[in-house]
Amino acid sequence: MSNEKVLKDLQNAILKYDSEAAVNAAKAAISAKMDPLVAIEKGLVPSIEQIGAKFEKMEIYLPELMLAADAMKSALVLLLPLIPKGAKGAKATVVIGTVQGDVHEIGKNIVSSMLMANGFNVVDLGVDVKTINFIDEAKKNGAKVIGASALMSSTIGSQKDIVDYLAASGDRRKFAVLVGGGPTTKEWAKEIGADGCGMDAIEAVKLAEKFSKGR
Ligand code: B12
Repeated sequence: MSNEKVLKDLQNAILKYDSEAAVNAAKAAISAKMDPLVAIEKGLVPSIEQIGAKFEKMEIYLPELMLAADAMKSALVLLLPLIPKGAKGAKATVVIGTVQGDVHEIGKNIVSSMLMANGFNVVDLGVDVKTINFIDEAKKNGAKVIGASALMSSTIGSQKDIVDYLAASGDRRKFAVLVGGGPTTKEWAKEIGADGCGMDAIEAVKLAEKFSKGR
């Protein structure tokens, strides 16, 4: 099967909320030896973004949003583990999570996998992570970088809380804070005093590399 057809099948599976088709398309991508990141970023991501836009315009509702997310996750379960793990001798430890009140994890999981693939030791705290937990876990694990994902305008404020908390406790210089997720921008990162904003997993890795020896 051609790569174009595989990508089209991945895209359509999400748009049709079809988990079975998503699994089949992911298997086809694997058989075709497609780079798993290409399958994810060019196949799955554009469709879930289209779904988000339809949801915003109220052309679809929460049940459809959830079905599309399920289809996406079914394909990711197969594709994410195929992103090769980095060589031993991790570059640095990154503590990552989705901020408090936010359960969106798809982008954060892609970033985690890509960081691991690039030799980072990743401590993934999951979703709905309290500000203090990012900081406690970063200290406990000797991390140089804290990554905070937020997908909603109501939750990006928690990214600022992380920076402010570190500053108030005198620990700001110890950790680079990277932010990402749908509504975050470079301007936002600058405004809150974060060290960078990654628009995708490749940029997330570049930023983590930049700060892997500290700020
Ligand atoms: C899938 C989805 C869901 C799924 C999530 C499933 C899951 N397990 O993750 C479900 C159905 C559960 C869901 C629920 C809700 N959702 Co929703 N959801 C989406 C959707 C369609 C896609 C998100 C996604 O996965 N994108 C794909 C990934 C790959 O992109 P990404 O997350 O941006 O990540 C990339 C980059 O940003 C970056 N990155 C991400 N994190 C990080 C971190 C760091 C450190 C770095 C450097 C980089 C980085 O790299 C990633 C890889 O390329 C978006 C629409 C959109 N366009 O974002 C709405 C969206 C985020 N949801 C929205 C809403 C409103 C909700 C609900 C409140 C709906 C409701 N009424 O209940 C709930 C919220 C629940 C909660 N408390 O969190 C709104 C938010 C609006 C806003 N601006 O505030 C959006 C924007 C839809 C819309 N247009 O209205 N949602």
